[in-house]
Amino acid sequence: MSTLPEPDICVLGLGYVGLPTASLLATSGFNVVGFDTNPRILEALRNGQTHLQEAGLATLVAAACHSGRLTSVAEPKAAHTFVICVPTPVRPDHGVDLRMVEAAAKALVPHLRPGNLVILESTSPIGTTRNVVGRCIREGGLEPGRDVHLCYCPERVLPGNTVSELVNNDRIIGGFTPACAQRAEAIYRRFCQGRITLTDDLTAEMSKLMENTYRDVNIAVANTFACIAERAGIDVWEAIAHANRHPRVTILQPGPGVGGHCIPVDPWFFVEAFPEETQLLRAARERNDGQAQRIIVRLKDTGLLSPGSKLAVLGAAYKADIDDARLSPAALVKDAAEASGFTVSVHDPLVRPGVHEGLEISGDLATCLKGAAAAVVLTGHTAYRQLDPTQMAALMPGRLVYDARHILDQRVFAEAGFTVLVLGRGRA
Ligand code: SAJ
Repeated sequence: MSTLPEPDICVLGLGYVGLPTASLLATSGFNVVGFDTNPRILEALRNGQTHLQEAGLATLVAAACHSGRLTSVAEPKAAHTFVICVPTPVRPDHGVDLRMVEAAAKALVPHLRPGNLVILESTSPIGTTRNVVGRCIREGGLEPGRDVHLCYCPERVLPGNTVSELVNNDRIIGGFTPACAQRAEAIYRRFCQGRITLTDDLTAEMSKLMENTYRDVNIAVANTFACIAERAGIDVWEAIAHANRHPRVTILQPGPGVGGHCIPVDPWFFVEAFPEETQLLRAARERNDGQAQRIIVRLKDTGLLSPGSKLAVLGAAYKADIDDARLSPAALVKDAAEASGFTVSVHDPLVRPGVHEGLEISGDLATCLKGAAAAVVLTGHTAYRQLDPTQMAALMPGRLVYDARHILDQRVFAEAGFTVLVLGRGRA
């Protein structure tokens, strides 16, 4: 195979990972074309704009487009390197849906030539790079590792801090052969300031799944401790602070569940493929998804709610200070509340108002609180830390508030006449 050819990269999928990656590749000197099946994303990019709210992304995309090195295309184009950054969701039965990976691979194959490099970045079950992307390449008449290079290079970025983490995080590159990995390293080296370690594609796929599964299980541990503390009349937040003084203990934060497009999804890839070995992982998933129901039970147990009571759910973003409502715990809380006969109104200060994954989200806090018997704070947004109980009391006939993130000043709310429930705090 030839040495590194002229830089010329086609990125397939311009979402949370693909767009910043394409932009960084362009600003580091490559000529990049970006392809997406969503015409709105392509249109925004043609105008040098982004559809995503991410620190530093608007400036980065504008710089990449104005440099003339990032352009959007309605069809994949011949390039020396193809980078696949498409979603890998789970179906309602928790089985993985790899149709978008397969579609992207099939879309690039007609443009693939000997000597090219194909990189999969999407979080995927073990074997996807060689068995799904590799199969599509073979069906196109080329052999991975011999005619074209093939790699798995998982993204590791934290939504909300994507651009900085793309540049600064360490990176794993898994090659179908060692030469494949070395070829991809030369690309990432251009913008990644973290340490780059090379391995094979299967190990890289497993490492990525392990990272997010590890976090899910550890959050489940924190949520289990919160349940125990509530039953035992203990404040879990204080107990965690004490335990974390141990030099080898870092207990995570309990909360209303685990949202986002990664952590609640990725453990299922292990569970689907290895059902016998993954009882612990499944239990952790169920523990985290069960938080919503536990919140509603605790609210009901106060005796302050009646059938038809309105709950004001504050926070649709899956975590603090981002605008992303994908797989939000708010959806599970809403379902649990409605199953108990309550009505629900959902507010978020950052998520674009409208219907997201069946969840109707409003940006108007007063309308959400008006007539509510209880307010349930699910997201630790900075804006919610300043909630004023006096103003809330003027809108709400009820005086009940549930704090799932431990961010409210309990004393101030109590002085305003509220009964305050804090997730994981068993003491009044
Ligand atoms: N959460 C808790 N308690 C905690 C930490 C998080 O309840 O102590 C909840 C959050 O509220 C949120 C969910 O977990 O609902 C996930 O948030 P997160 O900040 O842990 O992670 P994500 O989904 O935003 O990003 C993760 C990251 N993975 C790890 O930290 C191992 C990121 O580095 C990955 O790149 C990303 O998934 C991904 O794309 O896979």
